[in-house]
Amino acid sequence: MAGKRWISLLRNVAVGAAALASTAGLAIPAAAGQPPSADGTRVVGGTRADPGEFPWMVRLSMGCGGALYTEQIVLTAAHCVSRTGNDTSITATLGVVDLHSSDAKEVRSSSVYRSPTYDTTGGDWALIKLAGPVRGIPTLPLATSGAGNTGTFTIAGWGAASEDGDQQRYLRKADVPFVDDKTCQAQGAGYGDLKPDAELCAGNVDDGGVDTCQGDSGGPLFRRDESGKWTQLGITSWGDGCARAHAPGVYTEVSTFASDIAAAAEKI
Ligand code: 4AZ
Repeated sequence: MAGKRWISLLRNVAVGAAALASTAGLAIPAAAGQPPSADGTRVVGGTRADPGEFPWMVRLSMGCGGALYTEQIVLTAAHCVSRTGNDTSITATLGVVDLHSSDAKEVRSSSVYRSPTYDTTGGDWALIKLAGPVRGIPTLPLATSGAGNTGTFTIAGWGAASEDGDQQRYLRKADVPFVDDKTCQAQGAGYGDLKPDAELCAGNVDDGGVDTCQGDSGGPLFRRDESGKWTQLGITSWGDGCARAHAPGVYTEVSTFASDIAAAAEKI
């Protein structure tokens, strides 16, 4: 518990700094370069995504990630938003890996739906309805069964490339292995509070080195299914720091909430 609260604090600092930087019109520092450094501290331990590689990736102005779920709805984390209701304060940036690109589509939010179970039984997901539909950008479908909750996943985001590091200008990506609930729960810090049906873990338990980090929250954990279609299996939620050994990333278990998300999308 204490561990998890500490992480939330870190996140809020990062989100606050990102929001401040964007309102002040300050540049978000660019990634220093390719390839990732040898010490593996660079999305932590990842590389830059290619333009168009993950077209449904969304950057949100409060300093979170998201994925385009329908042409007018972004799926993100409940902890990235404050409440359900009308909300025109969020700007979504879509269609680019470079947040400074003149090709970026910037669309305002019109309303938010925050998972009603997040504060009790878990379910760190939320929907952001955009002011209008975005045309020509593919959406990312959700896993509706738990069959894919195993193997290797891809993570992506504009969050810090090292713990407490700067938010990134260019989208970064990495692959992380699934960690089973029992192993994840045994990692100390806040991991004993893991909600096995609502959350799934991923990362290198023994060595760390590859992970999501502050500012990646709300973004997707995904892979191609058997037919080659990209599918979302998780939403970046929390962890004890970033890329530490014995501290895997924790993701909302999308298959558990896929029908709730679909129902909410109908009425938002
Ligand atoms: C965050 O604060 C955050 N290492 C996201 C992911 C992880 C930790 C923190 C997992 O957005």
